Amino acid sequence: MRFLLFILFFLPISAINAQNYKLALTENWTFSPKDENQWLPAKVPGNVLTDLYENKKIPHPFDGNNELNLQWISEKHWIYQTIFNLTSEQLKHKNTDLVFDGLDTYAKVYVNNQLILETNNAFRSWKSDIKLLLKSKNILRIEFLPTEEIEWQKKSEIPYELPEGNRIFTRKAQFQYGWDWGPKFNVTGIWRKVYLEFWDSAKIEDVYIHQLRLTENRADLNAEIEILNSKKENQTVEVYLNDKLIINKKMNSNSEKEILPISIENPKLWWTHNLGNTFLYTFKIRLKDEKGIIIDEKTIKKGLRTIELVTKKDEWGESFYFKLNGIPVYMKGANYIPQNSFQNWVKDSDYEILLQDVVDSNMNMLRVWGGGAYEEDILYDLCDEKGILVWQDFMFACAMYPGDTAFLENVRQEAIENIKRLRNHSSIALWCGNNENSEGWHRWGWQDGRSESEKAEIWGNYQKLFNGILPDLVEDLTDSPYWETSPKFGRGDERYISEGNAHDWWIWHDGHPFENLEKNTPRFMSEFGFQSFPSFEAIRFINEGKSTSISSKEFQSHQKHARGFEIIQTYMERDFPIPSNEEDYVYMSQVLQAYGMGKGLEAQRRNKPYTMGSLYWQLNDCWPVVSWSGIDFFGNWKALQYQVKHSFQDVLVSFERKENKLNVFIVNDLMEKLNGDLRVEIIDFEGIVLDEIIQSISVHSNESKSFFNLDLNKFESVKHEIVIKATFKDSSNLYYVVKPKDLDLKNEEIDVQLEKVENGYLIRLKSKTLQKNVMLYSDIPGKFSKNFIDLLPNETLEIHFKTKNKEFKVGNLKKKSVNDFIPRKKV
Ligand code: BMA
Repeated sequence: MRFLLFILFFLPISAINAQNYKLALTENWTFSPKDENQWLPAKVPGNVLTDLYENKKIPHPFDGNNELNLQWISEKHWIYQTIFNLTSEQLKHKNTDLVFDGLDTYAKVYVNNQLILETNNAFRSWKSDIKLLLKSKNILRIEFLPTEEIEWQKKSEIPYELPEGNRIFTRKAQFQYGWDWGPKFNVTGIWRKVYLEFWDSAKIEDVYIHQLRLTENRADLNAEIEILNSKKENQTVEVYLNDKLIINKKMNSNSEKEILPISIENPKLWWTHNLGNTFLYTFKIRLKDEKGIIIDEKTIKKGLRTIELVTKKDEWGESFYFKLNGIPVYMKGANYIPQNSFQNWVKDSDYEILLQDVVDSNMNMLRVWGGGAYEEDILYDLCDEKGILVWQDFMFACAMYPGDTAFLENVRQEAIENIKRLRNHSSIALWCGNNENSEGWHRWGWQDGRSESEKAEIWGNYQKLFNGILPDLVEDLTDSPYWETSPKFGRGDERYISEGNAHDWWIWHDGHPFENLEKNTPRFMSEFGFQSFPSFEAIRFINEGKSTSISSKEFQSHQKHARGFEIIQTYMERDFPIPSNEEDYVYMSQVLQAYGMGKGLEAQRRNKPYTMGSLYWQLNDCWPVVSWSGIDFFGNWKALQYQVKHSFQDVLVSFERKENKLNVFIVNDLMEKLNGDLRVEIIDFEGIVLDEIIQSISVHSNESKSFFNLDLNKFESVKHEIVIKATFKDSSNLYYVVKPKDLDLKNEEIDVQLEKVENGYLIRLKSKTLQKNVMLYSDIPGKFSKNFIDLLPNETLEIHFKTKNKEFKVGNLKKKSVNDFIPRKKV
């Protein structure tokens, strides 16, 4: 015991902690409009609007139509200030950097009244060595300028107008200027961390675990380590692989970059969660001085995988698919937008919950869309851990951007920084230049009325950035592929269907019927979507807790698409009954969204390998709103999300209707061959089985094929009252011969039984007749394992309701089904 104490006591502290360290500057912040001396406490990271709200100076920005009355906030100059003290020990360090991980956007930074930084890009971090300015008591002051003033100035410097508005001049999240699913809250503030970094002799600036070659037997990697040296002396770099020391190398004094080769025998590969393990290797890089004292340390977790975007001419046109570890993988996923208009209101647990929802919905890819932000590290960490690939857009969306040298240089730095920050993540599958800029230029009338030279200049600037600067950087700095723009061709171009990736907005924006999704399956669908109303919880929130009315002025201001309500109504009339009650209408809008989107998702998957990806628009919301999302702002799954989970199963049974023939497909995304019985049953709404076919089949790995076809003519006389069920292995699917509004559904009770189980309740549902799209809901908070489900006659359906509530009763459970709205009389 004595001996142990002795060791602990004399163990040099630096053997545990590195010499270099960070001091977060999160305390004592106050803010005020410039020259108004109205100082209030502020939170950092944060922004002006949420600080005003938290000081009770403004109402909640998402309530009612408060958005309108809060626009003044962005028009003012704001000052943020803090006082921080340093110890004499801290003042002794040779270097002290002040680092901002993000300032939104135009800011002047003063330390002890000296201007040290002027910033102009929210996507960059900013650093300044302030050693010589520091005292024991220090004032850090930041002045934020309104973006508008600067944007007008920049606009006056070019002789023509660029689409779409002045946001293009400012490098900040573009959705903050308002989007067709988002409010306009163009906020300013210290939106990411701010800290001091103390260091003396040297500092690890960056570590890149560069994968050179990967085979089943061996991985060859380089640890590329950038080191800043302030003192020329002999130092050692150590590399640990999963806590085992594998490299110990004396550095050349003054060297700025060390490249250390690493090889791993029989490496464990990283896969998406649906195809294998998501194993991550831990690389720890340590820098030691000549006495063996640790100066600095960085840890990188990295999965070993190869990723390739295959764009090759083929018999149909040009392919667009991803190969993961040499295997073509169908990408199932969605477009991700920022989780909140105010990033500081997003908690780590929100990322955890949302990304678990992604896994639970059987998705293997997310597209971080270009109108938001290069996301926080935690998003990519979780994607690495959970086995989700990321399609990463650069932050440019739906516009043409300037091309002056200062702008391009600013963007170049932004790209370098973000690529370097994210390149160790195995989840990054693709860097994409922009969202719909090229499509807009070619199809949205942006060229109208411009002279040839103006057009050449604007398109030339586009080329410089998206076919010059960005691909060159991706090539130099990463091992991931680059793609210029999403979509490659707009829907007005005939190559839409045969080449590259596509966005299908014929559905929704152009009003085409959902069935067209079954005809237009492109090589890779990066966006398609349909709006629905959010949960009652979200609607009540918008109406300030008062009601679930969707006709209130407040609620209507949370629909940002000019024709949104009208489009929902038009599509609903085509396929579903129209409820007169507002809550019922909300329900039906979600059923409608799931119905249409399900058609698209499944048609695309059936069409594999021609089509190799389905990313729907959009996964989530940034505030409570009527939108295309599958998961609303409060995390509630809409009917769409349950549909997605179903349509994205690795083994999917799916129906294709060709005239009066029904083909039954099996889509197998797994890497193994499957043998089993395909069972097809034709059942009427009272549960009588009119016909049953069982066929033994064998499905190859990674294939989609029709294994059976059914002549629907045989069922012509009963087509309003039958459902066709096909089952293979654990997967089954249902097909209705006519549209939902033409079904002969009956009004019958649904019997409900409750059983208390771990984490909540088991709900058993049963009915004498087929019940279409049964939605369960409750005022008691909780989550249903399944919802919006078709309940087959006389079958018991079990649903788990996860809740902390211990008093849950049958009376707390509410339900709706399509049956409530169409008691059709038989003719
Ligand atoms: C896509 C997106 C967004 C938009 C959505 C719905 O084109 O890229 O710009 O919100 O359509 O209109």
